[in-house]
Amino acid sequence: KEIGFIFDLDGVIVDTAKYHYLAWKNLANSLGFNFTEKQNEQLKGVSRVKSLEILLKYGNVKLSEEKKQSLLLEKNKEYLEYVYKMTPKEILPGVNQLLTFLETNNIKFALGSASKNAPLILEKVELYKRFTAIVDGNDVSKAKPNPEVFLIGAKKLGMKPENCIVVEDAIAGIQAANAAKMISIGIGDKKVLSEAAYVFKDMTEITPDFLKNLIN
Ligand code: B16
Ligand code: MG
Repeated sequence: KEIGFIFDLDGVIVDTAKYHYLAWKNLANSLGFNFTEKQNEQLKGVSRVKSLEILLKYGNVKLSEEKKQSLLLEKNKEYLEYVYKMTPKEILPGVNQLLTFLETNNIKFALGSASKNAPLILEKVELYKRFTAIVDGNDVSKAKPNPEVFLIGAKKLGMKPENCIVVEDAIAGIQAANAAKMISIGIGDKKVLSEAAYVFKDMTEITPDFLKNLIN
């Protein structure tokens, strides 16, 4: 049967979470409170606007809509400074091997990311052209765990949702994949991603044998 893959970006293809964290932390500090790496876990896979809401709750800070908009711009400006410096060296281990396997076997793949910066990041790490379709934060109105981002991805690949395999590092992303009736592969901690159909510590653990079983 014909199948397609849909990849999340941050935490699966590259580790941009560390740059998001630096930018959010600076923002929190400028507002007079601290923001820990543990708290940052709650922002993974979450949209930019929602991330700010969560952050402000941690700091017990209430701001006007106008101020929030300017903080979002400021945060993204700092984040982009890190993104502009990215190179293909930042592609996570196992990613290139997996993409090459899919290409060799004529299996199409798309990106399904919450990030509005996803196309730029893929360009910076020189992966943009390898994706058949890209769905990012600019294309969706409902954030993960809503399945919208992955359903658009399936459509762009010309695949039925049940023939799509999603690779995700965030709980909300796994829930979105399951809600779309796709096969979910979690990258990270088995206990955290317990809702996923399969979980691997990192992308290097996804073997050709596993893939062959999955696609046949
Ligand atoms: P941006 P993903 C997500 O990417 C990140 O995990 C999340 O931390 C971030 O807030 C979100 O993108 C929006 O990113 O500010 O660049 O639009 O994991 O869905 O690839
Ligand atoms: Mg992610």
